[in-house]
Amino acid sequence: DPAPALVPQWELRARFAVSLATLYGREVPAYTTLVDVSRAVNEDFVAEHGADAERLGSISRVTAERHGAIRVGSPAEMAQVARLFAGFGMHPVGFYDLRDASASSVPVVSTAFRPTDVDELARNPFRVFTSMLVTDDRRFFDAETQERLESFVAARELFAPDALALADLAVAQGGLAGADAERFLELATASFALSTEPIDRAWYAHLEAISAVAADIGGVPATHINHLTPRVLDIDDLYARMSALGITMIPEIQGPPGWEGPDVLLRQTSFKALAEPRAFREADGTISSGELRVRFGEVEQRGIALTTAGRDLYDTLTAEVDRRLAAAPEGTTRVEVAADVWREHLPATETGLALAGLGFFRFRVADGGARPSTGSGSVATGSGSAATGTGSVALGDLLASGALVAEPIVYEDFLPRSAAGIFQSNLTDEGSRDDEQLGTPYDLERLSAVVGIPIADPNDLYAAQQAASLAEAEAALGLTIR
Ligand code: OOG
Ligand code: NI
Repeated sequence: DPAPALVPQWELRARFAVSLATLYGREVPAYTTLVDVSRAVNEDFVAEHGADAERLGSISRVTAERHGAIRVGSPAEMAQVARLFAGFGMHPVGFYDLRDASASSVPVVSTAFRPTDVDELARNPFRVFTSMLVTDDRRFFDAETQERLESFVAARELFAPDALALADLAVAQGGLAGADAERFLELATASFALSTEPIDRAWYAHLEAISAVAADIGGVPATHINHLTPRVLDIDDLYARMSALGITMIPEIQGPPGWEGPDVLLRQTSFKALAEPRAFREADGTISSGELRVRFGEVEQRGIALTTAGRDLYDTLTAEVDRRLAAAPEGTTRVEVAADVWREHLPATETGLALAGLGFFRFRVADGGARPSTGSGSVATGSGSAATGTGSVALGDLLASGALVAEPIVYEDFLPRSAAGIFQSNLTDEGSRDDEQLGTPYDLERLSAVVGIPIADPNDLYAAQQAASLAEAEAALGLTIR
């Protein structure tokens, strides 16, 4: 008998995203409003801009696209998350240190689990920003709190052993048979539901005084989705529509400003965390009901991935915006200042970004494109479309003549400053931090050791895509592109 057909990992991932969205929509009804408004924004954008609207992602991908955020309490839990998400074809990419990126107390380091393959991203790009509490960071936790935190976290079980075993099986087989797939999805989704188990009031309050994020992680018996984020093609429009519905958004859109030039990296905004009923265990052992505000709604618009040079420029411009904003007259917004700075320093077109080496692009030989002429000598004219030429041609000439077409590579990752801004804007209390103490050092390598597999550097992934497209174009044209 033939083996039963397996549900491939990409389909598990797509179904996981839908299943989490259903759960979260039930738990946080405002999320459903956000998704509805996002869909309307995207439909109107496509109606207005035609084919151009889908330059940074097909409407079907963008409509289905989500990222989630979760928070865990220890290296052991982080390693389990990695195992679980591997089952869905989601791998760790990028290192983010939120401890220094925020003025408030956010004692976590993070990575994002996502598909890394171009085809896998196209099938379903679901990603989860995952933060780990750094319990031994003395700037936040004294020895006693650290010890109590670590034993509290060690005593809980976030993921059913069966969920982890099924994840391993999905990796080994490249998918799961029908019944296994159902069970895997059910268990994995349930891991991220808001727990109804009572929260120890005094312990939660102790942590909350240090950091609301620490309390949300180490003060409760389970993990949960912190937010799920739909993607829109026009975040300014989304912001205006949500505000018109009376939903209070955070004061600004994080990341690059909206302007007439190419969209780069990532723009994000959110609505404030909403009060949710939770059960508490009081000091005398009685159970009371209370509420917590930790879960919120976020939305994002994705732009072109920047090269290292582009990213350095972005950081310089961001600092320049800060400087000018500090000196600007009262009432000037960050976005206004940023748009000016952008116009002064960033190329106004995609081709400009590509030629300046600031953005990542996939280069494709134009369909039926004209044979290019080389700057150095002549192109040997062979027969047929696979004609082999000699010499080298400048990328700019190939783009100008239309022989090559540049397609933007979309930024699939996150921005530490925006992430810190999102964390921070949803904290009601600054928390406390003792900067006289030494922090625990963390970087991509050290977090990789925790996760148990190497965390990919996002830049390497984009650079490899661009390089592969150039190599393919060179082979097709029989030229060296310089
Ligand atoms: C994660 C915040 C970061 C983003 O989109 O930048 C994030 C969190 O609040 O747990 O999700
Ligand atoms: Ni987020």
